[in-house]
Amino acid sequence: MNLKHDARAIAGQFQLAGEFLQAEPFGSGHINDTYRFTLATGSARSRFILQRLNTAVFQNPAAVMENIRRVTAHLAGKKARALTLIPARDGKSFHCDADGYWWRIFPFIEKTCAVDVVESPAQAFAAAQAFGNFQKLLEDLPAPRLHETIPDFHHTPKRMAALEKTIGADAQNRAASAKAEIEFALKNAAICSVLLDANLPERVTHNDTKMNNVLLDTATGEGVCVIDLDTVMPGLALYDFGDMVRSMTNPAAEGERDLAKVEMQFPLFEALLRGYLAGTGDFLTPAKKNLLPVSGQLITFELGLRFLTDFLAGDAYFKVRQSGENLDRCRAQFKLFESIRRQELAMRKLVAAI
Ligand code: ADP
Ligand code: GN1
Ligand code: MG
Repeated sequence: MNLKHDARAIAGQFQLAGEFLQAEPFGSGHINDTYRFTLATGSARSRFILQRLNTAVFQNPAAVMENIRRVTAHLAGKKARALTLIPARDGKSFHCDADGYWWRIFPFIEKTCAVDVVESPAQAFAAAQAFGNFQKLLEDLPAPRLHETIPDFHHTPKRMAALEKTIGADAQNRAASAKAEIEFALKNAAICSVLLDANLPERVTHNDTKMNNVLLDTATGEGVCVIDLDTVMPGLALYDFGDMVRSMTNPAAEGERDLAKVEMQFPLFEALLRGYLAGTGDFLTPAKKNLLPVSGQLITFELGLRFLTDFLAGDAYFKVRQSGENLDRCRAQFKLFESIRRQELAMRKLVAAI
């Protein structure tokens, strides 16, 4: 296969033994370039994930890698299943190539799969339990504070300001084709500060808790390992919960064009809520009870804003296969936001009963 990058040469920069057999693009992440490659030692085969960090998105790659090193070491110290960084030949946790790109390698975690679209309540439970447990295990991460790898990542009012600026510039002449979505965004702006206003405690959070960022056991369906650690940093636990509501309660694809299929399914919400609580081993404080139902709305709206902004800016941030994809993704998020909002009362009742 003709790959965009020379995976064999890059893998050669890491402390790995064996004959390089082949590599292929892997997964469906929107940010990094991910490959899976195989090494042979005699008749044994071992597989690895090779990733090029997107340095347009993560502008301080050293900070990202330092966070990942600390977080994976902490998890391993607690005997939790975690990503492992393969050291480069010079002992660092990454290799910086001649073009200035940052690469890292993790062992491929076998007998697991990452699911793009949730398929059952049991899956929502398992994924949410893994993310909840991840938060719990990182509660006592020793100082210093982790780096903010993307400053203001979930600062929704700033996301709204960025959208407004992009609409004003309309550099790609796309605003006219997104008139309804722009109006929708502006009309619902009041939700943006709902978590920031609540004075919640800072925690170590994942910040990208979507379904395909947790590996599930292919045989049992249980959560095995939380992955995609680039955005692990100080944050609010409710953003993580909200992003699970967004990605684990909707049985349609993130960019589904048939909006009739995009709905929050209540049994999936209930399963994820129970899974999250089982994972954190936590009880719900009154503040959390109050805000859990709205957190899903907020993060879904925020991601809708981000997709819309990127569509208007010419698809500079999220990977797309065709030019309208970010607008499709935005429409699906806004539809899901409305569906979650419509079910707020039922969510409140369930949360109160738990
Ligand atoms: P992105 O930031 O682009 O989303 P991810 O780190 O999430 O990149 O990786 C993309 C995909 O690669 C994941 O959704 C998952 O399918 C797969 N993946 C990543 N790391 C591993 C691993 N160590 N073992 C197995 N699969 C992995
Ligand atoms: C990106 O990297 P990936 O594909 O797991 C994005 C998230 C979005 C998500 C939407 C660093 O996640 O914030 O919620 O797409 N990651 C970054 O699918 O922006
Ligand atoms: Mg990912």
